[in-house]
Amino acid sequence: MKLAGRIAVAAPVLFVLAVAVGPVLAANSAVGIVGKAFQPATITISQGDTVTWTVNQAIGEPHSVTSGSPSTDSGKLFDSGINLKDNGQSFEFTFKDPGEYPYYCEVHPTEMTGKVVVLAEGASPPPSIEPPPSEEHTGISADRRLLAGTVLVIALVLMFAGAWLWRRMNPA
Ligand SMILES: [Cu+2]
Repeated sequence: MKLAGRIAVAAPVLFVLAVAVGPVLAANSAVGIVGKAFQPATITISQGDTVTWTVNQAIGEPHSVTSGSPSTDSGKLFDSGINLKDNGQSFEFTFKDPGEYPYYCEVHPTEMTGKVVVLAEGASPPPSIEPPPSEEHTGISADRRLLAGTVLVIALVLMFAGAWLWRRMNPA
């Protein structure tokens, strides 16, 4: 009984922790093989993250995900082999070190190229993703001010109503 109770309490806590911490520790990023293209062609991840390439739009021809370029370090870091042909077939690789990693498809080397940018742990992604909010200089959001105003009005109404009732029940 006691143990079951503890598990009942611990399970949701552990679940929340796992959901919150898991993505921080390691993330999985997806690149689609769509026709004769890697989408997105450039992907930015964090050190230790895994990239999964998946055929999303098969064209009846096989592909590979091969690191480097045909002339430089071909397949030195990773190489799926020419195995990615049908929708759903995939290849994954975990990037342990920061850096920029170009890759290509051995079957379509001129059309299919991509790049994985791996940021060092703790580094933040390029600032182009989302501009910082500019309307928060007061520190109090419009929603908060509206809420505070509503609470104030309700408090005043209750105060006056209470005073009026008090007078009716206790005539001088
Ligand atoms: Cu290809």
